[in-house]
Amino acid sequence: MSGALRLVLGDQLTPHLSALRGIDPAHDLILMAEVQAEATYVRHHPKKLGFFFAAMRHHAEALRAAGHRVRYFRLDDTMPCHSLGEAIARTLAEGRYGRLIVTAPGEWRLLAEVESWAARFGLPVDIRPDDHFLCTREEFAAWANGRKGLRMEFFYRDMRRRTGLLLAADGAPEGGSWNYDAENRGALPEAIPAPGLFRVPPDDETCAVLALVAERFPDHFGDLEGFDYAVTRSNAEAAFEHFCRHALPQFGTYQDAMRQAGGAEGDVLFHARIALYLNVGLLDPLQACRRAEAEYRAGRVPLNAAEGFIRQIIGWREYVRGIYWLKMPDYAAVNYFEARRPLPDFFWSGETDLNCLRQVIGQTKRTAYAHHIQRLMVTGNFALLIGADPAAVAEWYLAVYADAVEWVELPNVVGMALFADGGTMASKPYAASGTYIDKMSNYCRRCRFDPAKKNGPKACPFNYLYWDFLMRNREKLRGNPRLAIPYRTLDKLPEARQAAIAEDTRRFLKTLGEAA
Ligand code: DLZ
Ligand code: SF4
Repeated sequence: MSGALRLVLGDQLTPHLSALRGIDPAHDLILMAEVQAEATYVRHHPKKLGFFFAAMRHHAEALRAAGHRVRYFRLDDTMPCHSLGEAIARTLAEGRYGRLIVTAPGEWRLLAEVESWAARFGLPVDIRPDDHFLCTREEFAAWANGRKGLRMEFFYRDMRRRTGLLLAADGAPEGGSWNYDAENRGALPEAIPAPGLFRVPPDDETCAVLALVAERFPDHFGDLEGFDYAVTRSNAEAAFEHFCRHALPQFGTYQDAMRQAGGAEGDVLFHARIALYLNVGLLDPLQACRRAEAEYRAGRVPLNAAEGFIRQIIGWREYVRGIYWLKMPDYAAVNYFEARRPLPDFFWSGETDLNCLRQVIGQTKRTAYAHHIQRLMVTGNFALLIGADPAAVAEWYLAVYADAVEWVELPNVVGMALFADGGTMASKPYAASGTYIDKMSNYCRRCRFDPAKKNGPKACPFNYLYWDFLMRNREKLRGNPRLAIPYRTLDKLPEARQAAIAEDTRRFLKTLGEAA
């Protein structure tokens, strides 16, 4: 009897993967492959590459230790594979298999390729659902069907009911409210100590991967030094445990705060930095939520922290994935504002006088990580205000963050940060002036611009860019009820002030290397 060939992709590193269900260890073969095509279709950050390959190698070892046969192609083999298709073709040439079993990939591009394999390889391909999400594609589509507008909040309430997370005995939300978002926006007291990250020094296999990445991908944006990510399930669990014990109690209150600090990693404050572990399968989302809930029930963390954490995972994370599959492939090309500006060069160098951007891009370059408000309200907000091309911005985010897989990155960038879908994801653009950044961070205190100045060479560019964005897109945004107040303010601005805003914007955009 010929066995089955079972493919495990780089972000499918969980023993309970649907592709492995019913496996016959005596006859079936698991295939994993480090391939050039996946490493370069965007120029991933070297730390991201190091993380994926090291986690893949450790997972292959764990599968072997559990008694499975694994064919593993490495990029430093004498004959490495260029693509996943080539890895399958070569494995099929090495032995006979009756069928290929795959868990549906998280990216549309790759799913389309997998769907072509039955014809290409002349054998049945069993594409199984990715059940490491709590809401299936079909369930999300059914939820979305017939709704006038999709809003995360209503989806999230359904997910709370479905999972039973943070529900009181009568089925009402714990504490009386579904959402404690208003208690997630605390401004940070200057001297409050943060617990620091859980660091894992690279073991021998990881060091070998890092040397390979340094040699093969020397021109990708980002530093390899200081690699401290977990690459095994047990270390990812230890990192999460560290977060639960030391950071979760304050996570709720200071979730949106940002702080400039001396260390190479910037200051991650009370964030977990676990998205990369969740997204490749080293941590289980529901288990993580249950753990956060248990901390609340034990009286060790406040409700706004447990709820804020759980909302990110069963709310936002599942919601963006639902939107991705609902809207692809068209979603990759949306451009509501017809924004065409190339991404400024400093997104790749970090060399800019705008201190908030310098800090966030610099931290991203060093660590392949920034937290949600750094991504949304600093780099994302800036890209929105200058009218940067959504596809270029999306490519940047996909390349530079270790946790970025397209299903999560694309809706967050084009839908949430850039409003390029015209309002499918968010009810209004997350545009903000320097006042917001000044309130939520200490970046402005070390900036050559002044967040209190509205116009002129010393003024914070976010200030005039914000108003110019509203003026430029008046036709598309004027009718949005959530923008009624800023438009009323804008209408009252004297003409001379409006002209100064337009002039400052024109002058600033010229410094980005493009005509305004
Ligand atoms: C992101 C990534 C990278 C860098 N390398 C590989 C690889 O060599 N082999 C592999 O199987 N997967 C890799 N991945 C993940 C895929 O590109 C892709 O993002 C996900 O499988 C989509 O769900
Ligand atoms: Fe950023 Fe403006 Fe603050 Fe400078 S003043 S850090 S540019 S928000």
